[in-house]
Amino acid sequence: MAACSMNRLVGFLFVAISLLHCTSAQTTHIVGDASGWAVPPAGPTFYSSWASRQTFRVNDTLVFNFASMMHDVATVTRTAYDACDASSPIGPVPTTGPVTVTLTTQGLQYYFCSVQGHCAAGQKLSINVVGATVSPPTRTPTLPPPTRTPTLSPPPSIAMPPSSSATPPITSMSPPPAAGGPPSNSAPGVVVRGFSVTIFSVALALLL
Ligand SMILES: *[C@@H]1O[C@H](CO)[C@@H](O)[C@H](O)[C@H]1NC(C)=O
Ligand SMILES: [Cu+2]
Repeated sequence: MAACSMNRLVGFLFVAISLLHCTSAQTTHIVGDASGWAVPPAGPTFYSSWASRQTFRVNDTLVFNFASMMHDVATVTRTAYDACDASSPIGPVPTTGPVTVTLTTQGLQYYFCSVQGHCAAGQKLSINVVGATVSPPTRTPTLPPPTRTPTLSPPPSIAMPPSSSATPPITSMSPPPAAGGPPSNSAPGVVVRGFSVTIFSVALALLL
């Protein structure tokens, strides 16, 4: 009995963790990729070209990489964006890079650098934020169109991350075999992973 409960618990955890993993599929968009946030040497179409290769979804984040005080990130209206008018930004204009912006609402969003001349030289970004990640297609043939509220959405919140936000990903690597010794043909990571999968499979099988 106790063992059965334990297996059910493990199975439940497995399913729960899977669901958790699926719902946390936000994307981090590094604005301008390696070029970062700057007056684009490639010309004024650089950021629109970059944006056209991305899909921005609600809860995704933008990361503007720039040297502090050299640039800033102003969130602006369409009108201000078109005119590079920095007189009335929406919300704060952070000047300490990197700046992380969480996309909280759907629709068009406009940003530029308010340092004199930078927007006019192309340091401006407009994006279209679409809904959350679409779940796998369901087989129901008649789905009603999604209802949308036509209200004006508030600007996205701007969060300044701590300076230690750029921690490198932890990579698991097995150490190389000792020099001169026989090559080891055991891969601990693979073995452990296979073992875990087996455990989960057994747990699932017992659960179902
Ligand atoms: C965005 O994240 C918030 C908080 O985690 C969550 O409540 C909301 O459902 C998410 N929205 C979408 C569209 O994923
Ligand atoms: Cu600038």
